[in-house]
Amino acid sequence: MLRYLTAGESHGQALVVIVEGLPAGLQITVEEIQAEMARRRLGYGRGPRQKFEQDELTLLGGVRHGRTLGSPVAIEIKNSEWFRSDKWHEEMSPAPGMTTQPLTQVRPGHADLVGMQKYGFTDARDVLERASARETAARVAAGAVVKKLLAELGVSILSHVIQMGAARSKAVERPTIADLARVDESPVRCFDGAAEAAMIEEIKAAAKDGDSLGGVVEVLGYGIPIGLGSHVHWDRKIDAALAQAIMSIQAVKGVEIGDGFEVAGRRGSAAHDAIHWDDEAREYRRESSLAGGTEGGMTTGELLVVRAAMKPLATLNQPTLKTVDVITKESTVSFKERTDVTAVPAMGVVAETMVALVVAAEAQRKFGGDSLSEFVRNAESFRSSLG
Ligand code: EPS
Repeated sequence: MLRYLTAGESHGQALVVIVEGLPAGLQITVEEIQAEMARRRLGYGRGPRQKFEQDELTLLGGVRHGRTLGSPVAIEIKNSEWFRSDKWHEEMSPAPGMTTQPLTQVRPGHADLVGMQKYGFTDARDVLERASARETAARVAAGAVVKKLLAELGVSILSHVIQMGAARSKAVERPTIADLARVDESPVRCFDGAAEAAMIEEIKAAAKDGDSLGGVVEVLGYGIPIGLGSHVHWDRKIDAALAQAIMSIQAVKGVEIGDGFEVAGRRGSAAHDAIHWDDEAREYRRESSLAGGTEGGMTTGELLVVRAAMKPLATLNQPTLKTVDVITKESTVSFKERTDVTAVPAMGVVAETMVALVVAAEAQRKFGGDSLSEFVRNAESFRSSLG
């Protein structure tokens, strides 16, 4: 079973992730993980912290001489802001004490108020430090490792932004792995050149007003093995696992598999992917990808399509959202915390990670194996038994 846990606060010393259940013999380096994490910091509209904070990594366990050992892989990601200055040392100290600057003007749309109620806190920082999307840096580190595992099966997972605020791409062409460098080079991680300019304009206009923007990303999985997940029980359906994984990303409020909500408005005769037999390839193929590569909670081997809708960030550079101070109960506007205008391009990289973690966990469940060669051999054996 492939599983992982993250720990750490946004302005604490470090984030940590432990990934357990990886086979032995998978090649991985700190540089490869670092490269993937750098992708998450991309994107027009992100705040100053992304520019000065590099993700400093240490592989604490589970890897020897560039290969996994089959033991838990532990990765530490230092928050360089902690080491650059002592700004956060007292505020985030684990030693006994109390803050002198509690945050009490809770931000609507954040975990602040309900988290304080649930855990009995009087300082919103006790909630927001962990609720922050900084935590996704640890997930992406884990994702870098499982993407390498998936590459051994010929699987590649990528994402592109299809909507930023009101600007939506109308393009039907989808990027492949060969286009990923081009997508990453786009300041908004958009594959559609025509929509890119409109997206940047949206961000500029929101930034001018001190406002924030949401959007939609599409994650694509190529080369996904047939039969991951299962129809036999609700918690084994891979589309259900994907939905949970995507919804767990900070600020994501909607998820679609394939044409999701759009398909709901069509007639059945125009809503399904026709099947044919490809005599040359000796395999069944679907003629479209409306179902997004899953049927009955199992992957069909066709293109996996998962979309994630992100709400506009709830922290505004020009706070205008009405709230109350939880001490005085007086009306006020939410406190100002440094923030990004949008994190949609970065969210795409996180969504890739979440899809990769689900697909890898299901592939491990189906093909098993303690060493990489055993895992790949089992997958190939299953593949050659089909048709
Ligand atoms: C975040 C606010 C910003 C982002 C941060 C997430 O941080 P700060 O308030 O320190 O400038 O930069 O994201 C990251 C640090 C990251 O690595 O993604 C928030 O409120 O969630």
